[in-house]
Amino acid sequence: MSPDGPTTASDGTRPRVGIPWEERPAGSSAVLWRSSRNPIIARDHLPRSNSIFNSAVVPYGDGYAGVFRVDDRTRVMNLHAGRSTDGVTWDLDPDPIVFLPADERVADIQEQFVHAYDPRVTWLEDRYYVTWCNGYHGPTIGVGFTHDFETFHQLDNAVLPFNRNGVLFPRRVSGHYALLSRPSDDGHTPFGDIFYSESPDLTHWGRHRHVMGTLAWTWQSTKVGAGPTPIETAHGWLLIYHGVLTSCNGFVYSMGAALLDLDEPWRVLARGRDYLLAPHATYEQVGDVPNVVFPCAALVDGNHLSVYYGGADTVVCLAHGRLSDVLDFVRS
Ligand code: BMA
Repeated sequence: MSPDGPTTASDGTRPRVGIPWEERPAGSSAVLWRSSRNPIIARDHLPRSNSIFNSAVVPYGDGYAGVFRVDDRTRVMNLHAGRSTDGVTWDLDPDPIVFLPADERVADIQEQFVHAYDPRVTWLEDRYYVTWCNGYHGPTIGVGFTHDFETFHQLDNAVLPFNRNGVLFPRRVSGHYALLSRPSDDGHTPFGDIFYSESPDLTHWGRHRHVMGTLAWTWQSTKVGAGPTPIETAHGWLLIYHGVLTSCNGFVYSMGAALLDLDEPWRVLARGRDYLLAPHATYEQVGDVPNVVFPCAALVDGNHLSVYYGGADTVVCLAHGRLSDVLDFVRS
């Protein structure tokens, strides 16, 4: 791993080389289009992996690093670190991340490992924070950090169980660390709204605010949950999220986008009516859980946007779009 740390001094969002990118296919008018190289990580990429999906990528050094959801062949759900020079071809650690407790009280919550899944990675101030769905008497939001994607430290869980899809903002908002999450149950959760919480220290969280809920008779009628780290734009925080509907064959997970107020991010300024990407490709329709598009990370370089998402709870995929088109889509 390069000792250089992040590629930019301040925001960690610009790699030295351009982000993974492909132009919109000829004849397509899609706002977001799939990489021709999808799926970019196969389910059996590691010797013991059953599936690799719902994973988070950031610029790092001369290339990229990430935290990957790997379900192994015992069907234990865990997090693995990975590195890449181009953001498309990945070298993943065969062994899961071992989080060192940031203090002795954190060791209490590590006594029994249950599961770790659906990571997000956020460059915040001086390090990369990882949030994930952590098993502690049910699913809750785990928080950790790393400087080098080799040594990882764990903080206390952010919230009480049951909760999923904890995503940090990439800077303080009005002086506070800020988190989106989705309170849930300990099953497959047939409901779910996005909430905002703030913290002075990344351990104590409060002032919870409702951000947005479901919309009846649409692709997001059952539950919604934050996806990648929110992207700061002149128009507000661009939130890419998953929305779920319940069909006669079960849940269908699609990807959408909304804009949140920069200073009071629990206020929704605009919300795309249509989905940005729904499970239409075979690798999104067929897998361990059919019909899932689940975004967990986004890279931005100028007007280029590349989104990493899980396909059918089985593989890692990539989609591209222009930031300005996505903003127009949300505001139209
Ligand atoms: C959610 C999470 C995700 C998964 C999705 C579809 O509850 O478990 O990891 O992608 O269900 O199965």
